[in-house]
Amino acid sequence: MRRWTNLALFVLLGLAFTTGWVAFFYGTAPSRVSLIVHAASGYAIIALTPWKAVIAARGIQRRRPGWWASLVFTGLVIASIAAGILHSTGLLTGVGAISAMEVHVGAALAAIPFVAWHVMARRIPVRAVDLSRRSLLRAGSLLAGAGLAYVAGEVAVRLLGLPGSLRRFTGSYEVGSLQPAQLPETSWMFDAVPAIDPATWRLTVEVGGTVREWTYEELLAFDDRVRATLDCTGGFYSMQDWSGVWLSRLFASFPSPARGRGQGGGSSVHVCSLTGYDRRFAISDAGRVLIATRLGGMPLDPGHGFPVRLVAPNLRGYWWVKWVTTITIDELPSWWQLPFPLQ
Ligand code: HEM
Ligand code: HEM
Ligand SMILES: Nc1nc2c(c(=O)[nH]1)N[C@H]1C(S)=C(S)[C@@H](COP(=O)(O)O)O[C@H]1N2
Ligand SMILES: [Mo]
Repeated sequence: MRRWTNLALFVLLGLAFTTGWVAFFYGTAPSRVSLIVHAASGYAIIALTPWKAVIAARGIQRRRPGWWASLVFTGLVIASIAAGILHSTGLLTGVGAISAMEVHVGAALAAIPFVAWHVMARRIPVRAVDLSRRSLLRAGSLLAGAGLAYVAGEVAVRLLGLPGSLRRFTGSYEVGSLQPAQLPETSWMFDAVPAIDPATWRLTVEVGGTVREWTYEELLAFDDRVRATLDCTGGFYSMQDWSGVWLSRLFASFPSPARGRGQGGGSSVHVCSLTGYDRRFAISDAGRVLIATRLGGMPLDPGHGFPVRLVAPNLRGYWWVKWVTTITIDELPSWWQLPFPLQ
């Protein structure tokens, strides 16, 4: 049972970590599917606590080298799970500028080196017996119990009328929809708001070696509108009215051979911020992505991406590049990028 418990924890930690990121990747239905598996793996980890506590107590008594690192690791796992549950129930979605979801993901990321060390330093043999009938039955009951715990949690949140019942399918909470002044200002990780002079600023659009520069004034002349929901992985969402110009319209001004796929026109759109933050899109998305100059009819605040930022409906917040300066169609496929930004 001891080896089985450790092995199960190993699988569950990996599952929780992976499904968390998969959920962040999708702004549509797969996100919820992934989060159900995610929550269930989290509850399964909790369910193994009584068995793991016995293992840990014995390990601590033995004072093996680095035992204290296992305690730090334990602290991070508890912090992550606690923050996750505080977020999902809505009991505490943040303290000051830090959201429970940021603590949840931050603690999980911080735990990575510890878990890697823990499984190396406390290596357990994996034997054929781990696939025995009894092991599989145990795994089955654990998964069933975890699934029930998820359902019970969702039901309880609703019966008790906790804020968690107001979550969107991504797990995010609504903030200030259609009230532009209430839209939070946030960044993916470390980006800071740059100072930009609109008089000298240019939007550089490059297609197949041909460059077209747009001034802020020129872009302000467009008034394409979209109502879209910004859903930040930090745990909030906000529906707002944006206006500007559809990305595809900026490509329309190029001579036609430069436009089409595979005719020297490239195969994806690379959108770059002045800060270096960037995202790559399929060319077919260009008609659905807005280069926004206004929020709620007013020019953008510096914090929201002044002079122009991307509005990418149905994609999570990290795709909505702020302070855009260059847009390039190049030959690289749209999947040729890290799934998440590193800055
Ligand atoms: C939720 C995840 C986990 C937590 C919080 C955790 C925590 C701990 C703690 C506090 C100890 C005692 C201190 C020490 O010996 O270093 C320990 C020991 C141990 N852990 Fe873990 N652990 C986790 C997952 C795992 C995994 C995934 C494995 C293996 C694949 C594992 C294998 C072991 C082993 C073999 C021991 C030593 C027991 C002994 O010496 O008697 N643990 N763990
Ligand atoms: C091994 C680490 C992790 C564990 C054990 C874990 C566990 C949990 C648990 C227990 C919940 C509460 C679920 C509920 O009550 O509905 C939760 C929520 C959540 N976690 Fe994690 N998590 C981990 C890492 C991550 C990571 C790395 C991400 C994202 C990259 C993530 C994203 C989320 C999201 C978005 C929610 C909110 C779901 C909702 O409110 O419906 N988690 N997690
Ligand atoms: N250049 C740049 N653009 C960015 C980010 C960033 O860190 N740098 N963060 C993204 C994330 S994670 C979100 S949720 C939105 C937040 O937009 P807001 O501050 O207008 O609410 O901007 C996106 N655009
Ligand atoms: Mo975000």
